[in-house]
Amino acid sequence: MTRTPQTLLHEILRDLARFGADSSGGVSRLLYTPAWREAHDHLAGVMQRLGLRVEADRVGNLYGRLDGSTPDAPVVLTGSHLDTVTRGGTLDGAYGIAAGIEALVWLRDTWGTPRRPLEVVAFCEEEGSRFPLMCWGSGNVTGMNDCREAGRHRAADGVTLKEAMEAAGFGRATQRESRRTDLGVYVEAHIEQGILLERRGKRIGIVEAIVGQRRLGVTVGGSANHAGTTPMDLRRDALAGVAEMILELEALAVRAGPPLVATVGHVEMRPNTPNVIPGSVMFTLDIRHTNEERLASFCAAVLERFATLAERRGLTLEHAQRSSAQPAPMDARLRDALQSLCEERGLSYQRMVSGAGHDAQMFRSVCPAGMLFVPSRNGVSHSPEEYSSPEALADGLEVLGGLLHRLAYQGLLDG
Ligand code: HGY
Ligand code: MN
Ligand code: MN
Repeated sequence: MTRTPQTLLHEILRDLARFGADSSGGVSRLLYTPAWREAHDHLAGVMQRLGLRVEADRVGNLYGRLDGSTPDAPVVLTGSHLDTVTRGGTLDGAYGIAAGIEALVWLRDTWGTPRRPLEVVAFCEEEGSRFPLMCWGSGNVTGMNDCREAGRHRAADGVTLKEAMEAAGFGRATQRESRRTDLGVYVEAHIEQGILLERRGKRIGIVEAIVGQRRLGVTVGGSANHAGTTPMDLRRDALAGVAEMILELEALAVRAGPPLVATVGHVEMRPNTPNVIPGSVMFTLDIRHTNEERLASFCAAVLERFATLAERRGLTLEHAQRSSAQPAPMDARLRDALQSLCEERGLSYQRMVSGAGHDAQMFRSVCPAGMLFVPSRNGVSHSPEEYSSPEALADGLEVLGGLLHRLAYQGLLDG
């Protein structure tokens, strides 16, 4: 298979980077914000001009479609997410969308009409950066999330997901249902967001499995009081308690060993005033493991430990799980196909687990899913420093195009 020209890929990435570009040199394209909506509309125009059949669903997932000669055959779907983290990079999510669009155009122009319908999707949200849940887009497609629950989720600024969705022009009963039951396979190209491929000098990552995640909100209550007149032994300092909990979390995670990781990424304290003892602190927990049982038991052990620490300090403790994703093995036939595509092209590869969550894991109970990575420079991601070389991006596009060809034209996984 000859290399695709990759021009389209770089044009789409360059244009998408404009939407949400901020002074840090990074991109903040949070779900249903004006920057997100402009990117959505831009992509719809790009796909329309390229001759794909474009349609958005009720939550804002955007599809570009090539009809197949067997119209009711299960759809071959590729793509990734359009949203970013706050001050994120230009490739996380965007790469899978841009590579998917170029791959569909190249396949149509080279091989004509596919046997199976071929679609590329820009999922509206995966990160969970604005609202406390992840994979809102792919979760609505696979039934893991439900548009009708949007009123239950609230951003830090108090706006509900429902209000934001409707303000962005979505969430209407007249719009296409997000849930899909016509999908045959999902394949995602993504940057690795880690340093393994670069360290091992490999050009393609073949994802074996994606870690499971638990995301929780924890609130610790003490009593706000005067910083000058309250003796140390009479305080109920919520922040001092949380500081002890965070160090305890770190010690427990180090003791549990890889692949378990635990992170406190967001903290809010009240009244957040220099001369007042913190009365309450809310913080998030992001805990991940490839094994569902180990993940669940670690979360239980951490919350038990927090309760002991809170009691000792006379603090209150509340916690709620905000979202979770189970560990997801990728389909073995797709992993093997990715390997043979790499070998045919002389591309070095590494089979590996993904420590990052991805839309592909939402398909675990819907259809076979496969994922490939390209190296991230210095393993950096979720940062303006996020970068992968044009050669790396082209390698991933080449392999993605090859796999989609096998799936949509040659009947890999048929029957
Ligand atoms: O957090 C993650 O693993 C992904 O980048 N959303
Ligand atoms: Mn991503
Ligand atoms: Mn991400």
